[in-house]
Amino acid sequence: MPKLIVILGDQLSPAIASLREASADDVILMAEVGSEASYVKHHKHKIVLIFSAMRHFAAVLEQQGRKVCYVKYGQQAGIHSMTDAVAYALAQTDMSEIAITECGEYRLHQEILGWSAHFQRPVTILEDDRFLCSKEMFNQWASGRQQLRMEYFYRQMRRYTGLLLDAKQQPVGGQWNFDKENRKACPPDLVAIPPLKFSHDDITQQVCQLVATEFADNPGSVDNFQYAVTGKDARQAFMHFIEQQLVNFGDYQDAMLVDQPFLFHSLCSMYLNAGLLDVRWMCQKVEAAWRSEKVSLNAAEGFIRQLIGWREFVRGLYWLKMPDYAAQNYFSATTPLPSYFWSGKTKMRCMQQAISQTMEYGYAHHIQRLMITGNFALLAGLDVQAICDWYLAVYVDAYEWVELPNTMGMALFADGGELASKPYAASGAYVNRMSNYCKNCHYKVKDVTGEKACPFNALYWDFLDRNHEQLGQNARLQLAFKNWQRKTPEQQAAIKQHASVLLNKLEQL
Ligand code: FAD
Ligand code: DLZ
Repeated sequence: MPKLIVILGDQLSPAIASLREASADDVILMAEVGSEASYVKHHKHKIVLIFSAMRHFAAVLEQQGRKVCYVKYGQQAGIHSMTDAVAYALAQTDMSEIAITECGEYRLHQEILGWSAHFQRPVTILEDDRFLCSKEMFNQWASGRQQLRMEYFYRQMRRYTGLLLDAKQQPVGGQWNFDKENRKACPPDLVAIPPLKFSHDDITQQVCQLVATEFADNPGSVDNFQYAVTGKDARQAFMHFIEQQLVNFGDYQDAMLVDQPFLFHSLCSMYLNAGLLDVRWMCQKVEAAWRSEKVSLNAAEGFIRQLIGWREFVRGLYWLKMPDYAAQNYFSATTPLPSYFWSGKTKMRCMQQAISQTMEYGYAHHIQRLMITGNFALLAGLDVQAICDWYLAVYVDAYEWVELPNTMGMALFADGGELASKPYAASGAYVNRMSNYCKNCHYKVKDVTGEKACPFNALYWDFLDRNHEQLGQNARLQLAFKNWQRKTPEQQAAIKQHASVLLNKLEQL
């Protein structure tokens, strides 16, 4: 009897384990369902990308002669969840068992675990070997360690993959990490070459119409959707990055410039997380660019570290710590999100820039997410759940396995230091050093108090002071606390007073 093979919207990889297992008479189920499309208010570009990529992927499977059961959004009454879709497929064809590759979110994983009892059939959950580090391998690495730090995990991953190693299995260039060379501010007149844009074919046009109608209230507009929706186009987009942008990626990885949303970033997370790109292939292309002297080592190493270090590390941590990880709130932060998180309408130029491009493209690069919106949320004590939901909603690349550790752990330190050794809290001086945002800002970045003082400044000191109990022993914050203690009691009182005014009028900033 044939099997039912379920392929999810972020499993669009021809070599995924569940397809490797499939035989010719097995039925492949793909379904656009309300529960996945609306568990947060996803940016319209994310839904367009997933639905259009799913439809393109299904078309290729059909061309290959595979039996595909494809459920379009709203086409079949009564199908709201993946469980409903499986029930529908089984009602069409009787199948003896179900197979699926392990999914990316704890929420859906729980639903899938219920299938065997619900459908009275064996359900095989296959390892997602698109990731380089299995859950088991990560757990083994983590076991017995007092602290889980990305840097040590990364070195193990370099040894494991053999990437950027010399003949003696040592790191090329004599060190594992060139991050210190990757913190240059961009000259303000530097113009980045834009990423490749892709026009809408018939499938994407139909999906855009659907999303504009069915998800009208979600962030973004379908009109400027420009991303790849097939593996072939995603690879083309990535090769464009290698040839045009990677050379500057290392140097300007942390830089931000007004009205340059993409700078030298790859935009590849949205493709990779959906399965349109393969991480091994990407790393090989990056290493080859360095070996053929097209890019410097700090660029190649910096990029590979993000992929085999950070990306694999946060995924391992997520599955190791869930479900408790999602419920943490180390600083008891509960302030509601100001409305400019959805509109970008704020006088803070850095926030306006990061949020506006997020609404427009469903994209912001790492430092914008971490040091602008994330930093502001941390300093202002914004509600942890609401911020996590915001990040999960507004970015095209957002899936909980990668979004949650980055938000909860890295940006908000809401896990109390399970992921990061200190909070990424910073005043306006950091933003001014790494961007040209402060130049034409309504607020003055050098001022700490006063009507026009940059809000990040007083909020930064207030954050340290009000969380002294939780952070006072942190070795990496001793200098910051010393600087705070060097201020006179009058200066401290004025800063605290100004921070309190700011916190009471967050909506007006
Ligand atoms: P590039 O700058 O070109 O980097 C290359 C690749 O490295 C990325 O595509 C990504 O796959 C990987 N990478 C880099 N940093 C990280 C990281 N910290 N964690 C995991 N992978 C990383 N990334 C997501 O893929 N999905 C998310 O939902 C997400 N949410 C985030 C939320 C917050 C608060 C923060 C601080 C970071 C988040 N990140 C997330 C990580 C990172 O910001 C994005 O991966 C990156 O900005 C994507 O843009 P890019 O493809 O141009 O990346
Ligand atoms: C993100 C997403 C969306 C918007 N819609 C669907 C869908 O309709 N059907 C589907 O199979 N997958 C979708 N996805 C991706 C899933 O949410 C994703 O597979 C889980 O979150 C696990 O990572």
